[in-house]
Amino acid sequence: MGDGNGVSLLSQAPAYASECSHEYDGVLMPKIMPARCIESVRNFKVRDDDLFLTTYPKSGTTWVQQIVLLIHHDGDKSKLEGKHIFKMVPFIEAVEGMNKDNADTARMQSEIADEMPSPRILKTQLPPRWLPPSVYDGSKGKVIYIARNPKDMMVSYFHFCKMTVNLPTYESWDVFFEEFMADRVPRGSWFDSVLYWWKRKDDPLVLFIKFEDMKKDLKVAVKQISEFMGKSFSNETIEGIVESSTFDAMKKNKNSNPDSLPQLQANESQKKTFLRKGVVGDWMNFFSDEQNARFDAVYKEKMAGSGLDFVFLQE
Ligand code: PPS
Repeated sequence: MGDGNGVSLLSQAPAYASECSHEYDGVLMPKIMPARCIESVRNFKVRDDDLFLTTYPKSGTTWVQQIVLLIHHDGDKSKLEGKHIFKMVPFIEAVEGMNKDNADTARMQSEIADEMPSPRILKTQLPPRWLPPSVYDGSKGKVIYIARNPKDMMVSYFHFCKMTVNLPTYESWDVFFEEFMADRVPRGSWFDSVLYWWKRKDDPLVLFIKFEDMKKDLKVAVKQISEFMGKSFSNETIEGIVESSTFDAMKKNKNSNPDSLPQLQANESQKKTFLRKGVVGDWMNFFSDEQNARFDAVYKEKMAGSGLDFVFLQE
């Protein structure tokens, strides 16, 4: 539990966190991802040709979801019309509809995935140790892992928490920062997630990509993802996929902009902006010098010897 001393995370988190969260195996989780769903993922029947999009939250999941779906349909945009991309890719640890008020009874998205024809594209943001054993040990299923520099991820997460009723609305950036540093924000440790997948970066079933590299050269990223998915396209097709996957294109498209989804009809007072800024370096507008120094010290310690580094400012 929580701090390892038998004190629950929820009792230490701000009181409002309990309205939308529960605690599972030492991690705060949103109620829309109840224990029965988390456990169904452990027992999920993985198929050889499954492709898992895996991230820590706010690291580019939706972006890669759009790209992967376009690649899956050989760049044919018309195949993505009429249905939101969130409905084409089951979020296997969540309930259907992502409504916390009926999360105890709603259908599990892992059940929807069970009924899908192959090849399946699936999404998960679970801590690696909770994944189906064959995905965790690398024996079955391909994985695309998207990593984002943690400072921008935190700022994005803070805003997203304000936007959806499915996450605690932290009253200020400073409160969110402290909760994050204490490992008390929903979904567990960013370091555990990134470092686990980084260790597996050379596994032929794993593609590890960084948000900042996608920002720098989206065309290279699209080619890399296509190759990983076993597809080879003309330059024209690649450029078409890039064009439909830019921040502006995704924001304009109601089928890729998540703001239209009911689960994001959140706090009425908050303007909906899932596709908020999509940039590298926005953390500079939020981290105080003191917070930055504290974060850097933890980052240095936890990342030491990993060989993994991030770009924190747009090059
Ligand atoms: S979630 O809720 O965990 O699934 O969020 P996720 O999709 O992982 O991350 C959301 C952030 O990714 C940004 N995003 C993009 N940036 C650049 N280009 C494109 N096309 C794009 N699509 C999504 C999105 O804006 C969120 O980041 P912030 O910093 O909040 O803008």
